[in-house]
Amino acid sequence: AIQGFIFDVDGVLTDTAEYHYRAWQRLADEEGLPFDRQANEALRGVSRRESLMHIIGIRQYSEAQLQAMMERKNRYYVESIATITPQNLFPGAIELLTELRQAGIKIAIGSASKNARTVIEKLGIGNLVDAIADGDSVEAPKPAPDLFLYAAQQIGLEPDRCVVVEDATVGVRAAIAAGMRSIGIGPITRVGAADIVLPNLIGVHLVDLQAQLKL
Ligand code: B16
Ligand code: MG
Repeated sequence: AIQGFIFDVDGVLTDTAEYHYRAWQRLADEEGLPFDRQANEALRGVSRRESLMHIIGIRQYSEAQLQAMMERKNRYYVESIATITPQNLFPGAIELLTELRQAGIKIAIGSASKNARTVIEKLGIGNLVDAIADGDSVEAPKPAPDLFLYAAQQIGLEPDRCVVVEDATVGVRAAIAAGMRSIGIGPITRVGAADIVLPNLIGVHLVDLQAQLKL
């Protein structure tokens, strides 16, 4: 049976993927770097540094300049998450988390973001979560399996007993690399490699997932 769930944060539990996008767009505009919503697709779930490298393309910057730009983007992002409240949870999220908890399933967070803990607290779901693996937990970013393996370890479970919920292509790849089942939230073009693909978390129930995953 499924013993644990590992939830990505940005784009799965709340719409911070949009805030990340806007912060990068602002930085890119200020730097005169070409960037738009379409280009942002490649950044979904990708770490802060890798995202920046993607945006600057072939332009050359010193390490100090890169650091300064990452800090600036993060400042814009942190400003935008200041107003997050439990109202910002995606529809269906609280229902699913509550159901899983009542069923005795362990719940971990597996987010690439160094701001994940703040977001979880602002969303008011800290009490529903057993462990948080975030951007400070491991070195290798998604699609490496490290973050999800770390999360499973934190809740004391074997990878094959865990289900990852992800909205990013790199996240689904990380789940597969970790030997975990996965639920992709979003379009097939993005998360089609997941075991189950759903548009959102509305009306999602553990029994149905168990049946579909044969776990
Ligand atoms: P930060 P997730 C990821 O979070 C975001 O999807 C991605 O856009 C962001 O660049 C990354 O976290 C790092 O975030 O700059 O706050 O450390 O989707 O894995 O929850
Ligand atoms: Mg995400």
